[in-house]
This record gives sequence, structure tokens and C-alpha cells, in this order.
Amino acid sequence: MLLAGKTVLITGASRGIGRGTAIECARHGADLALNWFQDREGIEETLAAVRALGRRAIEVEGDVARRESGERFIDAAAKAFGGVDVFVNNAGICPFHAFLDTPPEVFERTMAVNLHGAYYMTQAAARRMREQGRGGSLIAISSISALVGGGMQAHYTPTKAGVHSLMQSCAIALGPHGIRCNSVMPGTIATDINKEDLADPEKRSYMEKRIPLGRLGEPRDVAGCVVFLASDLARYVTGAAVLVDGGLFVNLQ
Ligand code: NAD
Ligand code: RM4
Repeated sequence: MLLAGKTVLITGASRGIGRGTAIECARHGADLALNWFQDREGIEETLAAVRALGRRAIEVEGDVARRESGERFIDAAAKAFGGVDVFVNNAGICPFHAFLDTPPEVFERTMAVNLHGAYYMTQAAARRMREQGRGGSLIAISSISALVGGGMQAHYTPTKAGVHSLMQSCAIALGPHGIRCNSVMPGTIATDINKEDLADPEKRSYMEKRIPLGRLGEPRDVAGCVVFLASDLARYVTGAAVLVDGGLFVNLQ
């Protein structure tokens, strides 16, 4: 029970890593405020899973790319649970596309959701934590793609480097308030975001072979690391990034 008594907020919690993280946080005793967008069915499943573990949970609809979504989300969480202890910036998109003909709308939407959304959400959560005066933990779901490229991801990888950089700067800006800021860098985790990309058996087996632990990741592989960073076990960890990739990044030869 590493998170007993804490309120954890997660964006994009209707499926994938966001849902897996919500469930793992609930197992560790947290109450959950869950942001979602265009996926009512998915968020209902996440809520049911969290409540089945005996934890309290609320859902707040909102497109993270809209500036006002941040304050609405934080206000709703604070009203329901009396405060905000942990904020997980997870919502993200990755519409795979060749670089040379990526439409500007695809680039701009990816930036707006993954980076601008992260910035405004993080700022709203940090403002609340500072007001509360009891510190907190901000966690960005960055990516291995913050460190290495992807030929079909030139509009995406800069957003993942961006959220990691955001956590580094926030660690400095918010350290005096006792607010820790860290990134988790998942490798390749099988979720809807890459379902189509990994539907190609050749691509899937290529990725699997590159991973020393011999398998693609699951959302709960990432969730364990988030729980650690959210918890008081990580009380002296800030400005850090943790790869959760089965060894993919270090596998040169
Ligand atoms: P996913 O598609 O299963 O989940 C993405 C979630 O974000 C969904 O709940 C979706 O509804 C939500 N979302 C999308 N746009 C939104 C918006 N505008 N406002 C609010 N919510 C929105 O994918 P996932 O793999 O669980 O991805 C979660 C995060 O993990 C992303 O930031 C992604 O970049 C990151 N990540 C994923 C992998 C991977 O291999 N799956 C690896 C590294 C990093
Ligand atoms: C991740 C990483 C994975 C990819 C997902 C969509 O950040 O690049 O390999 O499958 O994004």
C-alpha cells in the first residue's frame, strides 16, 4: 500500500497505460481522478476496475489540448477528494506517418495534445500543489522516443523529448515547494496506440527480437514505475527519467 491516503490524477485514463496505471495506483490504496476524451465506454471500464478494488474514483471529460481542461480537471479532483497529491500526464497520440508528406494538421494536433496539453495540465496541477503547501509528485509519461528517433514519428518524438524536458525544468522550478517532477520512458508497450503498426507480423517480431527481456511491454509494466515515483519511496528522486523498456534502449549488439 504505497499510496494509501493519496489522490492521484491521470490524464487519458480510458485505456492502455493510463488505465493500467489507475488500476495499479488503486491497488496501492490511492483514490483516483481520471481524465478522458471521446471514449465513454473505456472510462466506465477503468472506473469499474478501480471501484472493484475498493477505491474512490471520479471521471472528468476533457480534451487535454484545450487550455481550460487543466483547471477543470484539477478543480474537480480537489473538490471530490480535498486535494491533489500526484499528477500523471499520460494522454497522448501517435498517428504514424511518413515525414516528407505529414500534413501540418497531424503535426499540430500531435503537438497540441502531447506537449501543449502536458504543459497546461502540469501547470494547473503544480499551482494547486503549491497552494496546498504539502508538496506532491508530477510524472510525465515520456518515452524511449525522447532519446531515439522513429522514421514514421518525426511529429511525435519531439513531443516526448519535450515532456521530459518539461519535467526537468519543473523539477528546478518546483523543488522549493517540495514538488518532485520525473519522467517515465516506456519502450514498446502493446496498446491501441501501436495496434496498427504492430499488426504487421514482421514489424512486431523485429521489435520483439530487439528487446532483451524478449517481449513487448504491458501497461502494468509501466504502472509499477509510476507507483514508485508517486510514492514516498521516491522522496529524494526529482528531475529523473526511468526507462521501462525491457532493455530495448541499450541493445546495440
Ligand atoms: P492508448 O491509445 O491506449 O491510450 C491513450 C489515451 O489517451 C486514451 O485513453 C485516449 O483516449 C487518451 N487521449 C488521446 N487524446 C486525448 C486528448 N486530446 N485528451 C484526453 N485524452 C486523450 O495509448 P497508450 O500506449 O496507453 O499511450 C499513453 C501514453 O504513453 C502516451 O502519451 C504515449 O505517447 C505514451 N507511450 C506509449 C508507448 C507505447 O508503446 N504504447 C511507449 C512510450 C510512451
Ligand atoms: C512509443 C514508442 C513505441 C511506439 C509508441 C506508439 O513512444 O515509440 O515504440 O510503439 O510510441
